[in-house]
Amino acid sequence: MKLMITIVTCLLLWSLMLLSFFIIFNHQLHNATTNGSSTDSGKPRDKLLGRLLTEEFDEDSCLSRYQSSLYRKPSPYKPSRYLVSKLRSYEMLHKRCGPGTKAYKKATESLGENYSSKSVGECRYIVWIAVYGLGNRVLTLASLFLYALLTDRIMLVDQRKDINDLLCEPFPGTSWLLPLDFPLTDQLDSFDRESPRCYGTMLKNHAINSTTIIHSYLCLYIIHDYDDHDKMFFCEKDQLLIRQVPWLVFNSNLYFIPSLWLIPSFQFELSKLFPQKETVFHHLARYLFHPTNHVWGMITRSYNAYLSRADERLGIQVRVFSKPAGYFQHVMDQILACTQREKLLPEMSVSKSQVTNNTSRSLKLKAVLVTSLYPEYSENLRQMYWEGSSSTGETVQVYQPSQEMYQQTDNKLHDQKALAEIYLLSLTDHIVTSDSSTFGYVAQGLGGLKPWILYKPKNNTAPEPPCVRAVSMEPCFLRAPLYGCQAKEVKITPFVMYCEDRITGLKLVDSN
Ligand SMILES: Nc1nc2c(ncn2[C@@H]2O[C@H](COP(=O)(O)OP(=O)(O)OP(=O)(O)O)[C@@H](O)[C@H]2O)c(=O)[nH]1
Ligand SMILES: [Mg+2]
Repeated sequence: MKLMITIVTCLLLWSLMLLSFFIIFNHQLHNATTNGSSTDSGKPRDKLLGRLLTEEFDEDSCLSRYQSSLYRKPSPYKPSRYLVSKLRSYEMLHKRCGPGTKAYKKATESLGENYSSKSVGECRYIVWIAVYGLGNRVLTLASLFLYALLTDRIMLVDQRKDINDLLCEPFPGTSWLLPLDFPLTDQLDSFDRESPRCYGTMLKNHAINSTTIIHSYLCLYIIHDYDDHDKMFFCEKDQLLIRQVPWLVFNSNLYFIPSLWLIPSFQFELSKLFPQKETVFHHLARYLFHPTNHVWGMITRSYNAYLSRADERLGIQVRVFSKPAGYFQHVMDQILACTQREKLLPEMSVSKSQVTNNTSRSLKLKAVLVTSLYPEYSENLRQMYWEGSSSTGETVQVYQPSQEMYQQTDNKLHDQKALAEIYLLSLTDHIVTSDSSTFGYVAQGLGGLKPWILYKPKNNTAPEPPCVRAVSMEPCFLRAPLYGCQAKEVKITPFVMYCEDRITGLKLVDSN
């Protein structure tokens, strides 16, 4: 009898232990997947990215915001405390001045006929216009936002195209969308090179007094074909003038942050915000750009199906700028030469036996994500690693999410696919990009990756060497003002360099 009681008690205790173990395990699993408080490695998951992000948002409205850390490795680059506090102050300013506030109403009234500097109120604004491809748009949003941080303005974005279907609101408790009834909406598309309301044209026409500007708004034309007058935007004394204008409307397709660093009055603040200079876009992009739930669905489905199980992920972005564009054998040769020479992809095995002896399932799996408008580049790679075995025994799996064939900017689903692919590229371990492509710049910056850049082919032949490793992950300011007021700074500043893929472009680099 005694023995029976002991056995029953032991069994009871044992099942109690099992039950509590099960409850604890389940709880932890739940935490890991929903709150995201821990990761596979057991380290707590940093869903706010070093406090770059605020906790204020509702998670469901934009899943990517707090879930990105489930898909990305933690960044080795941490935002400075000063940047974090600046972002929180910006968020407060945006709440105070954003659409729907008294301050916004007052400021828009100043756009009417009777403008006087007294009627403006406490808030000043920057308006972003959606022009050119998605890569350019993302880069100009980051540039304008940093300019807004530096000049205590708030940034509002043109929502007439599809930005709202691509990106979530980045600032809590307010909106970054420029209301459709904004008084200048009908004029936004007229702010081109010749517009009398753009700063460069005004300078050309001597329509500006050297000490005051008595306008309520001004447009800044910073597009690749801008002229020397437009480039005066980057001069210290012009900044003093521009500062007085309550509304600035930017028509830009360039990543102009490197030249903001060369404006003396901004440099000190910038170095406090970004002690590591090549992390500017990396942090700004992770703060600002959160794909909408629809795009996030595309990203996570691709990731889970094709990338998550791999031991290593390689991204290859193939942008063909020649006319006509499409599939070219020399570009294919160049991709293979670069990836194999740089040991990003294994060479093909020369042995007769095409079957590896290794029967274990522990063979390394390498996932290759190819993004291109054309299907042939990834298809050739896929076939190559299927028809023959790799010299290292690795299994190479090739995946290309979309094949859009031609650029269809402002077609919602096309742009959503483009954003999904940029984001997926940023989730890889190594990345190969095409020269001068803003699409690739965004991916490398978001991912914190120094890309291998495929040089531009000349005379329909693969260049030699085929590619170069970038010195920094920063995007290139493809048409930087090199000869005006910043000519000397360009030469002597150690933390800017001419871009690897554009000798007349400038990019930020950590000088050591
Ligand atoms: N889905 C997808 N779209 C692409 C791809 N390459 C180009 N596109 C489309 O073409 C556009 C190219 O514009 P950007 O994003 O600015 O890229 P870019 O390489 O700088 O090209 P340009 O601006 O024309 O010099 C993209 O936004 C997409 O709409 C690709 O690999 N995948
Ligand atoms: Mg572009």
